[in-house]
Amino acid sequence: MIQLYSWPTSNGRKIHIMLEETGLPYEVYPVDIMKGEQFHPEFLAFSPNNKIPAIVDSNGPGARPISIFESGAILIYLAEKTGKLLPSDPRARMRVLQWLFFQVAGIGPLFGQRNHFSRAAETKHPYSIDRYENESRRLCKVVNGALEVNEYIAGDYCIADIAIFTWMRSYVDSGGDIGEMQHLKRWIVAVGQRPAVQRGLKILADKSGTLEHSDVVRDILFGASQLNQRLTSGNET
Ligand SMILES: N[C@@H](CCC(=O)N[C@@H](CS)C(=O)NCC(=O)O)C(=O)O
Repeated sequence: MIQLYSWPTSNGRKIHIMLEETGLPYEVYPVDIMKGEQFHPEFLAFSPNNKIPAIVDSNGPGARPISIFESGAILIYLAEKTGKLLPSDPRARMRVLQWLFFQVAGIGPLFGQRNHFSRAAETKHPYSIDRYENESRRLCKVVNGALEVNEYIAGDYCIADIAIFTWMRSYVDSGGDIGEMQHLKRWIVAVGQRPAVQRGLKILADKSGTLEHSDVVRDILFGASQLNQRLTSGNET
């Protein structure tokens, strides 16, 4: 059984969708990051960066439990465990992994800063807003270009499509303009129509929040709470 520790954000939803795509049995443990539950010592023990998503698989390698944090690592783990959505052929595998890394190192942090400066930040700083709006738009164009060549981001539908999809969906929902990006628009519809994606998006959906935060939530997500947490030595894999 897999224990899923998550919250309905773009990073959390990647794993919600992947668990549905694989058909693995799992239990959901909500971690309310607006209330600071990501700082609980029991959670930090296996997610030392105080972020969702994380999983604990009671039946990991060697039939022993394993805990994993970082959504990209979790996607790879679940794909390898089930033989789904990550090809074993070395070239095809690298095509998927390069787009997965592009998401976790590029789209995630840059779109995240866009959300922060355009929506969450109390004071609006025009340079920062422009910087991350422009960079997010540039990344959308990169994805649109790849989807002009391939039906899915790396050829066949794969874990990189899942990783990019949840962020593109929230980009559009938060007013991001992909008007002339026909290939990206076509792909968002195609991925969004998959039954497993639709089931995954329902997980914890009743807990979805807003990016316009109260002072208390701002302090938890961006303020002193982030620095005063009890640091642990990392998870035991
Ligand atoms: N690189 C991480 C990012 C995870 C992340 O940013 N999670 C956010 C929600 S989307 C979180 O848990 N934030 C709580 C906090 O920073 O205290 C991943 O891909 O898993």
